[in-house]
Amino acid sequence: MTQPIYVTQPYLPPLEEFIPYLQKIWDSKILTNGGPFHQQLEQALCEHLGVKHLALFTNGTIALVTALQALRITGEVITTPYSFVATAHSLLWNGIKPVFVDVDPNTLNLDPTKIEAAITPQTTAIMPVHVYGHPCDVDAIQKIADNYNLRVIYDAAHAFGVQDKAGSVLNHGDLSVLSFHATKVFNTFEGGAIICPDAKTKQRIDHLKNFGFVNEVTVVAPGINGKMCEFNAALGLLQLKHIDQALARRQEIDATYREQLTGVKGIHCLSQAGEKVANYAYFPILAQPDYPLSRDALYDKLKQHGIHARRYFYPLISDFPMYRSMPSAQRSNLPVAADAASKILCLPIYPALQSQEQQRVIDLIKGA
Ligand code: T4K
Repeated sequence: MTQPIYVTQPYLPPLEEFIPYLQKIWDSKILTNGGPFHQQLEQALCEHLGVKHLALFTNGTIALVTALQALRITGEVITTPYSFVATAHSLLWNGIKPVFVDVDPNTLNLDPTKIEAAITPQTTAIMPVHVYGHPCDVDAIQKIADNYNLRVIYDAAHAFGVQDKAGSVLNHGDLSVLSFHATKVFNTFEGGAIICPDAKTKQRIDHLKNFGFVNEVTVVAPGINGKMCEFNAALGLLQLKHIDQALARRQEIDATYREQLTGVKGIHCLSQAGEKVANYAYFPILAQPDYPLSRDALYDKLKQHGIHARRYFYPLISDFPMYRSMPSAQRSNLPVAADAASKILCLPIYPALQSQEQQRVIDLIKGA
């Protein structure tokens, strides 16, 4: 029987390469609270990504929640409905009201031309997402933020290693947040990070992720436990050794999809726009009305053949019960996002995907 093909599969280095790391943890008995692997990984990621300061976290969601706390964001935050629920949930967890703004039809990122109309006296920040790792229109967003004195926190969960013309995409805005979840390009099983430009902010973030402790007896804020433990940090160090190889294979898969699906009637491959260096995290296609099947029929057909493509991001965040009564969540406010959510399908892309498996996916799409 053929194995199921999932939308992604975590990259795992050879197990024997992890044993020496485990041995060190067993020998030192330092398991967490900013141990040696934690410090090494923060340093290594700053170098690898080309960023100044990076604070590791248990996962991307706690990092988002903490990023908002670090900048003392309150009131209303403008964000996108076209993302994973964690984006807006991080606002609700801070008692902040998300205000949804529609997305750009080409990139499916927050549309900067629609932001200004959503700003109110309560607006304090913008939280855009680099969806699928494609950079947002960072210059336009920053201009609006500067004009209205707003902070910008990028949900960069998908954007590990992505560079635009200015270098790492993670250097834009006030803070950026990465996810190192198992399904991501770079994974530590669970994990995440906040990227920040200055040492003072990094220090505040470090306090916040450790209950607010600054020393044994002083607590300066109602912080949380967001610390990455030594096991995950060690995994990260090992993954970094293999990341170039993993990305090269992703690039090949991306190129094959583009070559074979471009020109298939009714299938639109989302273009990589704005990246100088891409990470090939996802391969999103839109099933247009002139494709013989609806998106859901194509999704079902692939599933019947053991191919588990995913509808990231359907439903829209704004359609979930905790958001849908908000005025900004109304469909009439979000026509582009609603249209994309009804057509999107993310195809399998991960380093271990075999060429014949990918061909099976392509043939099924072509033969519809
Ligand atoms: N912001 C954005 C924009 C995000 O996309 C995310 C997370 C976050 C914030 C929050 O970051 P974290 O707190 O998660 O660090 C997945 C992930 O759980 C989630 O991390 C991710 N975004 C989201 C887009 O996708 P699911 O529910 O679709 O995952 P799941 O379990 O269905 O996995 C997808 C496929 O991956 C499976 O069909 C098989 C494969 N898989 C998955 C896991 C977990 C494996 O082969 N092994 C595994 O261990 O949410």
